[in-house]
Amino acid sequence: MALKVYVDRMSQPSRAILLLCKVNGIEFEEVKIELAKSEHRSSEFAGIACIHQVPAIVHGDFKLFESHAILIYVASAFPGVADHWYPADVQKRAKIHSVLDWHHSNLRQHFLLEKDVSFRNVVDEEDRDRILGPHKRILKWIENVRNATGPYFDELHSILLHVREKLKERRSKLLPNYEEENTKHWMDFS
Ligand SMILES: N[C@@H](CCC(=O)N[C@@H](CS)C(=O)NCC(=O)O)C(=O)O
Repeated sequence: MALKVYVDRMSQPSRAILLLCKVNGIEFEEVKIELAKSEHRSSEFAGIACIHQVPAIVHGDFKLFESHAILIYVASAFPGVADHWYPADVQKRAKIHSVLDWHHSNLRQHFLLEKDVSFRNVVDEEDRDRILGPHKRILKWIENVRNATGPYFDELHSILLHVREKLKERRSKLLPNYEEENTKHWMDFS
């Protein structure tokens, strides 16, 4: 039964689904829903995810949205997924649910506009240092995920490197002397 994954790689929960599938060698079709083009607002996509948000999946007749529900479904429905991703042991499993709930209600919530931690981590060095710098455990957690997911983490985040260049370009157009000014400030305080 073919698995279709509806995602925008700019979206953190979308990348989480792609990462789980890729790391576990699950065959799937990636269907791109470009948020920037409002493709998630189409009536066609509403038939898959009535909340008009990515990610979503279709597996045969079964449709599902909400990334954590999708992660659990994928880890349970595909036999090749190693136990540590979603352990059979109920207590280990409960710990996973606890972290998933914490992720939604704390990490994504409290970073507000900066809610996509992995986005900030990759896109803007200054933002990363300002926002994530004091949170050593979060930085360590990102690094652990990166190490545990082999080359796929970097592959899926490469889209953000492109955004980083675009943002730099836009910033230097808005503030032509930005780099110079920045250096001046640095020198003033040194
Ligand atoms: N709780 C949802 C959040 C999904 C979500 O926030 N998706 C965003 C992209 S990261 C989206 O599709 N936003 C479009 C919109 O809300 O209009 C999940 O974990 O799947």
